[in-house]
Amino acid sequence: MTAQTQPTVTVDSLQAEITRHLKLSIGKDPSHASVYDWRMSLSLALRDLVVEPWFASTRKTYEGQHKRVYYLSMEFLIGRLVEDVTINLDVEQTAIDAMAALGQDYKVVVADEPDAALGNGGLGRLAACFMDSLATLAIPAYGYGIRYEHGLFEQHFENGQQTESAEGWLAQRHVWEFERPEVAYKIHFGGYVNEEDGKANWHPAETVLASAYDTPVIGWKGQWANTLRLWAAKPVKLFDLESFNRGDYVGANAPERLARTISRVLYPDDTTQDGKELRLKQEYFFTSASIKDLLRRFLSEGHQITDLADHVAIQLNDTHPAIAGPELVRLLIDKHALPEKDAIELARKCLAYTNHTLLPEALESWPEDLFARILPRHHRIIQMIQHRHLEETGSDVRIIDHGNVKMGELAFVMAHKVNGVSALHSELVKETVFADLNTAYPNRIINQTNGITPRRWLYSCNPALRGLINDTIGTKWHTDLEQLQDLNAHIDDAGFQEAFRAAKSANKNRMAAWLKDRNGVTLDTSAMFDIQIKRIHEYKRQHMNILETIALWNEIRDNPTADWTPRVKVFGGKAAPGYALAKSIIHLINDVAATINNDPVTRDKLQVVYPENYNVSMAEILIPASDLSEQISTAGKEASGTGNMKLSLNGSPTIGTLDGANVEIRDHVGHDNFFLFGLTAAEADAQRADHGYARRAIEASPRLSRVLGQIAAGVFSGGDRYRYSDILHNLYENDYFLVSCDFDNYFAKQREVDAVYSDVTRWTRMAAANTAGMGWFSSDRTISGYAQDIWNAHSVT
Ligand code: 26Q
Repeated sequence: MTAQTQPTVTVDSLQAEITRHLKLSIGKDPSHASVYDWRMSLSLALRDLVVEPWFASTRKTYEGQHKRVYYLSMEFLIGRLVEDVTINLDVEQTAIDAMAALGQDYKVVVADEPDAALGNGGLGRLAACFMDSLATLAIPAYGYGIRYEHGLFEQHFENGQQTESAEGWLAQRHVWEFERPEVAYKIHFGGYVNEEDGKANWHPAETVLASAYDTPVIGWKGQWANTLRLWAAKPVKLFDLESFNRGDYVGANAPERLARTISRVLYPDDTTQDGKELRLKQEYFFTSASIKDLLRRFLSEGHQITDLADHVAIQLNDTHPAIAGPELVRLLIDKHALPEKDAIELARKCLAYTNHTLLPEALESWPEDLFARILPRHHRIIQMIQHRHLEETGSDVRIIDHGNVKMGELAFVMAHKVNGVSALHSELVKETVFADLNTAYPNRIINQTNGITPRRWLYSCNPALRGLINDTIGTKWHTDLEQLQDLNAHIDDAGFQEAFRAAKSANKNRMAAWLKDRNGVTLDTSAMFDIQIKRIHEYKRQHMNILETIALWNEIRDNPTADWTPRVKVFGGKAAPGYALAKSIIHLINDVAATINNDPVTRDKLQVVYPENYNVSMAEILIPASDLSEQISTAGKEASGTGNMKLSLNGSPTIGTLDGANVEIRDHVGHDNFFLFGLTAAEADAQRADHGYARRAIEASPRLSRVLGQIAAGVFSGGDRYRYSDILHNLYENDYFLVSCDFDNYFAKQREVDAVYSDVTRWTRMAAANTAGMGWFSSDRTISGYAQDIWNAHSVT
């Protein structure tokens, strides 16, 4: 990494800059400034500090002709940026003091920023963590995505049921981005292809403009900065004056409406792909713009097109940008006159693909007729790619199969490396979805276990624990998280333990105060905070958690004077708007919460809370406050998980299955410091083959039968016996995700958790061992792996 000459930032200088921006950029007198005005001024002052390191990084990359990494992702789930920037610039205390000197509370000002929620969940947040690590490691990189006008919907609960409203982060000025009206590409759709003199000509029917917006991404200590370039769709022709002059006022606006729809809204589904035309247009829109942009940059440096792979690595975040393969091949053939074979080989050397799911319903495919209608030239190129793939490998795996264009197969064939996101998942990728392609292309599939940025997910969100770690082992862990291992020498030390508990306690109090302020709910902060936060899915089994909660409630009521370990069960997460069963699960959790929280017998022992609208900023409050992390997906279904890493790193042991990265987390923190239960992936598959397993398992479990009986009797639905018949029917008749089979084990393991938690010393030791063992899960480690094994890219030092 290179040391930049940064002007020292003092409280006085920062204060002066904030005041200057308030006056000259915002146009406000301090006596009339709102929190919003102060936030804008603070952000602009901070943004100024990012610009020099950003220019310097770009210059160095150019001068050293370094290879650049291009991370193509439909989603970047960023969250807030003010604190991120102050922390990376190492001016947190300076900013706090400067705001205080201006009579403002830094925390309040920072909390005014809306989350940039341009993602659904894990995949989008991973992209954001990767951008942080790429900048910290000083690897020249661009993130490419879509500048959605509306990010992920806002979730509300009405009578316990999820409703959605549009999110509007761009309603306020987004100060972190720089608009680049001069960087724009025409993106074409539809029309037809004809051939003249052996050359294909695409005559598109529709064209929109992709217009760039750049956000600098600053790394640790401001040593390096990369760019996140998001594309907004705009009409090529601003206004149809002819129509207007004819008196057709609606028609006059048509070009604008059409174009803007493309970058209007993030699709809120994170598994079921519904094959909607607009989604395909979004994918091609941002992918094509990104490929054209990186080619322009590459050629502007005077290179030969045939040297592309020496200078460019393109990573596809799932199949959403898989059209990058055919698009690059198209440009190489149609615009750069490369022979087909050379074009495919060159594109393949540049491209790599990350798989994030094995769920069949999530694998993207497009009806061939729809695909050919929207992208006729690409349709032909894919046929050509498929032809060569079949010829060269003798494989019978088709990209276009039974009238569908399969994006996983396309991404695989066009990539020189394909990776899964945890050790278990990568093995399953080899054995299941891509078994035949793995035979055709041996060694193409590799593993890169996910990671999380320790800057946001420990340093920034958990100042109490940060302070304790700094005091105990110094500060090297900030950029080398494996240093946390040194904590192991202290975990039996009484003083350290007490301080560790004090930090956790401070975080629980912070969360309780936040919830009180938000919902008026009072939490018992001496109780165990048991937290499950993630998208709502059957495979993640939030319903198993709430069923276990009901069973516990029953047993406390049966025996109220026993020595119960008080718990607060916390849920957070959104359901895809069209996912009926997930919405039913939310309704059930809220109904159960209403019943249990009003029961005077159990009230001081068991509480259920489900704050609305879980997002990155909420995670930053909940995760440091967690005592127990719920990672209870059906084995074989969660590709990796990253929330599991955040919670464990923040001193919250896991109760979980052998799924995704749980397996590796357990190995790193020590098997004694992880509450394991449930079927393995292989056992789960065997179980499913045993017809009628669900009903049998329910009948064999009096505890589970009782709970399901209560739900069926309307105990949690005001006597309505049909409210949850969808969930009940699913559990009895199908239960693909094996809730019935894992339930008793899960319940028993929870009682073991109770016992350990009541032994304060033992629990603290376990929690601290989790923090100490999690260093390997830094996204810096993950990115170093990609750089070495896939990109052949390097830190600029
Ligand atoms: C596809 C087609 C049409 C519409 C939407 C989609 C779509 C959108 C988002 C499909 C999938 C996603 C998101 C998937 C995702 O977040 N997967 C998670 O990725 C994490 C990072 O690797 C893993 O840790 C999680 O295990 C995995 O579930």
